[in-house]
Amino acid sequence: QYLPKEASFGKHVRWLPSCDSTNKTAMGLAGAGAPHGTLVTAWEQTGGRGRRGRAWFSPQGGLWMSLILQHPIALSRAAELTLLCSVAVRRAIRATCGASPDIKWPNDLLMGGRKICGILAEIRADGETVQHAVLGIGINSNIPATAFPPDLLAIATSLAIETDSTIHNLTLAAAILKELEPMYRDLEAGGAGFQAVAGEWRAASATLGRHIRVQTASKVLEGDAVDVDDSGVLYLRVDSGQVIPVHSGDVLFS
Ligand code: BT5
Repeated sequence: QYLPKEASFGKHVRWLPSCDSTNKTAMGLAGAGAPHGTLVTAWEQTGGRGRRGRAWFSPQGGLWMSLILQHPIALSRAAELTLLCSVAVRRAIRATCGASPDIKWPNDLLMGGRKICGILAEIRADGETVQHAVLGIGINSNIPATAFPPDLLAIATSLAIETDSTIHNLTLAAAILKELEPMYRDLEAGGAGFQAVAGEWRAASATLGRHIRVQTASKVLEGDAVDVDDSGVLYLRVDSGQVIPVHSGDVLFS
């Protein structure tokens, strides 16, 4: 399949047999001027990272990839990166694996309520502009149930388990990049960004319409998840009837 001449996502690929974290490697390369769209991927990560310093289990068989973004975007739009990425990954999984995961705000894809993908966007900002960013995507593709630690198996699953088939990691990665590139171009140009795919996001959301608890940096909020706005802020109707914005946090279903 040919891409337009100006396409840059995946034009340069850094394949690593093993590394601590593809995000960490990619942030270093981004700072050193690696070309926009460079992809860093590894067979396994020994120190895969999630948000807030959490660990990401990354054995061989999964798809662990980090995309370097060098074209600046406004800092006010950085939160859209994760949401756009979740829509792109969901589309790619549907197209290449025939599975339809749910999206859990802000950065998870789930199947049967269990996590198959996590997204970690890291940015380096200068004032109100994101100078470069790394979009880290971890997909449990070919990970058998026996490979998961038991405590993780309670909350995680893999595409291989759910579809009872082997996943072609390369095809999946290429499909993600193909979906993501036009989305990023639009964001870069100051276009609609998340708003353009918000309907698709809502239809796939495992969060909206549910009574949830959200762990924020300072407290746990509880209420009905009513909507997300165009910049990805989640709105929660708490018991008093007040609707409050949640900018970041972990959703705990209740
Ligand atoms: C995330 O964090 O979900 C972001 C994960 C991003 C991983 C990719 S892999 C490529 C790139 N390089 C990196 O170093 N990272 C990125 P968070 O929402 O904080 O979720 C972390 C939590 O998910 C952990 O505390 C575990 O409970 C759970 N978890 C860990 N490994 C998992 C796995 N393989 N599958 C499902 N859940 C997992």
